[in-house]
Amino acid sequence: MTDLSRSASALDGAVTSATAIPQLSRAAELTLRDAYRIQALCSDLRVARGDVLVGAKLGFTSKAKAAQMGVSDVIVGRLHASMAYAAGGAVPLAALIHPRIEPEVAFRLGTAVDLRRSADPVGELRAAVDAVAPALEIIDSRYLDFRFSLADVIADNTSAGGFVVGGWTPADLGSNPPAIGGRPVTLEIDGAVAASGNTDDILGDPCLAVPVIARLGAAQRIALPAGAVLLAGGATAAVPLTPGATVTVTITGFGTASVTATGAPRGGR
Ligand code: OOG
Ligand code: MG
Repeated sequence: MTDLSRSASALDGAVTSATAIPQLSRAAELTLRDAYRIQALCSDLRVARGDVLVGAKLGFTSKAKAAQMGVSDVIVGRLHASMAYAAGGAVPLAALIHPRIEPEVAFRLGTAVDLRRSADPVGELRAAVDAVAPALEIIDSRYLDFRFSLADVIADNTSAGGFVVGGWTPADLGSNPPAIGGRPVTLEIDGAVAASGNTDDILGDPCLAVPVIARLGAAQRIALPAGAVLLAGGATAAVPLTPGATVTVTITGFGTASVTATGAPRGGR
């Protein structure tokens, strides 16, 4: 087993046992390149268990998120079918360590885009987007204390733990760009506002998430299927997802998405 596959297996074990591990960068220097290799190996381990890649996400696209975690570079991660939860449904916390939740904007691909082979990743991904929706992301760092370096969090698939997508609004980024920019965003927990921001807090314009995913996803050789979900990044800082909480994202003019946390997390430090 190489060092990279050993690290991937440690992170995968943290996922399957819902038990936090020490940051990889504590044990040895970790380059961003090797961190992305570990992320890809972790994805392979999920796929070997029958999971399916269903999308991609960005991390640290808003100042609020970057400041909360002390990290400033935009990073890309992978979404799998096992992470998808139905809007209005439940997220069982037992499989999670110390989950947090954050409001996001989601884009949907009408056609598959294989970023490993595309001659024009930005053009192809923009052309493939057919809808936009409010979304929630559940993040769950596999590291102790929810603390990490940039390389650590890349290796840990950008803390991806789950996602929930509300109703889709048809959109065409070319001829008929969706008016998703400049919209107030709120995150409510049991009816009380826990965080608020604006869709433009994401890269200055949430639609810019699509070309950024195209570039980072091409570098990481990600193949996106038809129907894939792209998450633009949290518009506000994330908040803890606690037992019994019903969490709702509202993007003014675009709708809402809710989810209820059931059971209790394994806990972490
Ligand atoms: C990393 C995930 C960042 C976002 O939307 O910025 C992210 C973390 O905060 O643990 O998903
Ligand atoms: Mg996020």
